[in-house]
Amino acid sequence: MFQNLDEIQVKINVIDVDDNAPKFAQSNNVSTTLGVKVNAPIYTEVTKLEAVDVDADALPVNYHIEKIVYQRPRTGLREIVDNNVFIIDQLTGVMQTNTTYGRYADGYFEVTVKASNAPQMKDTIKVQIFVLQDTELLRFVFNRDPTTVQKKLPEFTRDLEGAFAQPLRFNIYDTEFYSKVDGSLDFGRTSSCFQVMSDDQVVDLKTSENIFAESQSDLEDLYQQYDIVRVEVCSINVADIPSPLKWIFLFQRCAEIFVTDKIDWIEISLLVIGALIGTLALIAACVLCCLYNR
Ligand SMILES: [Ca+2]
Repeated sequence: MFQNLDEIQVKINVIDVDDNAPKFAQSNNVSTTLGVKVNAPIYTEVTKLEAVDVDADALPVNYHIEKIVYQRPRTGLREIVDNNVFIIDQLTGVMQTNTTYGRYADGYFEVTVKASNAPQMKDTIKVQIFVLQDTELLRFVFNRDPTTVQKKLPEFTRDLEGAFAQPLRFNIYDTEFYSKVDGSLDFGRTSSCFQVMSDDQVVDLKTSENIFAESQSDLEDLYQQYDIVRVEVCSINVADIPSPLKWIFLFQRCAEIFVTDKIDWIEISLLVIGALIGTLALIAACVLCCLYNR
């Protein structure tokens, strides 16, 4: 018996050769710009980097900080600092703070991160991280607690970016209980400090304030939807406010505390009675004094 040679079945196994290196989403060594608050608690998330390997049989990508350079343009300082000033989770690519940045104020870090999954299979990215003072940032004041705000943050950021005509990006840094002018916390409100970015560049505070002022009418629906009371400077240094304005500012903030803390009518009545007794006592003292002098 001869086999029919007109037809033959050939089984071909297509092997996807693992020949591509992992690649960062924002790659070609283009730097991505971020910010970190000077007083951010240790292990605050700065960003999450992601590199993708298109090969089917690729091994998981590992992330590693290769080098950190600190620069302070004002003084021309440029120094290579320790690689553990920031930390990166080698499997998830989440970058976190690993110190406080008081001594790095007025400057920025350039962090070189490598993603690799085999020898010679790597990609690098440079991340610029500006060290920011609270006084250089704006904040949203939400009339909600931090947990509620935290949950809505991704959705809010997307809606916020969509509300402006120009392409802006917002780095929102935290969701903390709102601190009142007396330093106490308002547990019903949340403040979230943020930075405005345009074309991957940091927008300065004054320009950011103007952007919000000019878009006030476009933002009203958004403020209402997310219970935003106002947008203000992240940390107001009362000493920096000119004298007459300082008293108006303090009065406003105290009035706010008074209203938000819902002091009840009995307390108000007691305060009024107390003030009345004090005034009457003063008048009586003056009258007695006059009578005595005669
Ligand atoms: Ca590969």
